[in-house]
Amino acid sequence: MVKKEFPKDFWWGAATSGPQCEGRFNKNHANNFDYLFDTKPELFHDGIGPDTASNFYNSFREDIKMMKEIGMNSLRTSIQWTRLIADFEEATLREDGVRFYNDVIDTCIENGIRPVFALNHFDLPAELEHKYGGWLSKHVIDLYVKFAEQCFVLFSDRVVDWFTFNEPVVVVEGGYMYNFHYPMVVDGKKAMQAAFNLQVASARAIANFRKSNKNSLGKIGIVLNLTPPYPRSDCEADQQASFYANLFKNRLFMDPSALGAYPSELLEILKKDKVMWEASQEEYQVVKENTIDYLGVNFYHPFRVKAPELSSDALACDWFPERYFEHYEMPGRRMNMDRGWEIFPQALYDIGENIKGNYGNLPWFVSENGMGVSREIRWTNAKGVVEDDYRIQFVTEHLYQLHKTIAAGSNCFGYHMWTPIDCWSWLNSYKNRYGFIANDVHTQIKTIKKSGYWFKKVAESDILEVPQEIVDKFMV
Ligand code: BGP
Repeated sequence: MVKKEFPKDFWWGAATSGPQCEGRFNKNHANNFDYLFDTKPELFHDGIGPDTASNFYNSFREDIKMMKEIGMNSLRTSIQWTRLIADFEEATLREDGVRFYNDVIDTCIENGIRPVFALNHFDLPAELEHKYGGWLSKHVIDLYVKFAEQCFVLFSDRVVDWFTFNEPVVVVEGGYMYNFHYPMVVDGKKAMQAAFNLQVASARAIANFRKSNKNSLGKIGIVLNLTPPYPRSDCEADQQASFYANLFKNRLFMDPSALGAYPSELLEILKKDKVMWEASQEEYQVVKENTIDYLGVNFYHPFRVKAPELSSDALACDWFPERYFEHYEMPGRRMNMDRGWEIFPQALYDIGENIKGNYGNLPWFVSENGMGVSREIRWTNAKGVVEDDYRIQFVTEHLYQLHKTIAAGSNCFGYHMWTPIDCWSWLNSYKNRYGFIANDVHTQIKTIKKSGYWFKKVAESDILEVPQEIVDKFMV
């Protein structure tokens, strides 16, 4: 057994989101996923929608106590635009929404848990999609900034940590290219417009934060799902494909968010392929001037890449970035078969090195990482505790790699698991469970899993015990 010590004041915690934990209780607007479920419930795993989720709206006090019990010192969730705001044009407030988020913040603080908030976690009000075209509309950017300002004014006396968006690239991919998020449009040019508008929305919210924030310690960032590309081989075509994959999967949001500018190679491709977004000089200026203070990195899996099989010059074909790279199914990869994602903890080390080397050693934390397992109830022991040793191994391996990059000088200040309590998950609904705490979705009875007790020990001591076989595995 090897012991690895983490820095003092390290954030040990977990992340969820408003739409995935709260339930739709007492909410008079639908977000895009509420609307999708109302109109096409058959798209959701087992036909289960966001109505109850994990009941956080009603049980947040007990839930937060349980989070304290497993050693969490920080929690990220998101403020639902559709819960806080009454009229989107003027960003007038709903009293119950204000009351609810105030109560959540105060309960976190009472329990010694740092409340960390995202302002958007895929959840656009459905009526803004229908009225204005959602993230394709510049007016929706204005409305998002008004909502953000309300959040800063209401809560920044107690909330220090803010994130403008969670995984904006997923909004682009799911909503405008690959059909897994409402509005389920398939149109590469629109996808790129949405990407730019999301970036401007993030930068303008940051600009607003700089004037509305009431907290001298306050900081603001963005949460990006970085999926480092690994080329199939050293051959030039595979290397090139990897470069392009990095442009579209990571640098599309990372460069403007952290450096204030887009990679020139990306802009050239968009122009050449006639999918360039509409943008004004003022918008580029806002992006340039409002970079993030710190970064949240969601990491689940790497992206293996090979050169595309087909020519990028195909005719009469919709535009997708995949004309420049293709996903590569690497033989011998380690998989989480339930979720269908490769397990490659070494990528966390590479992410840390990348941030250190290419982004000025920006402060960052792991804002999501985790292992979704289906039918997890099968691992429940006689005492009713889920024995999720696989999750303990998964987190140990990732923390081991994280420790390595911190030891090499990367400026990482925390680790958040996805997720504290099993929660609802978009089209996958309750298929895969990720929590340190199990949730019986029929009774809403919550029970700490073996990994929750394990996490408590790590969080309270700042010490990770790494079994020798894990150390040996990463030696090769
Ligand atoms: C991230 C999202 C989360 C969560 C997680 C697990 O991309 O930010 O909201 O859903 O993935 O993914 P899934 O539930 O699809 O297995």
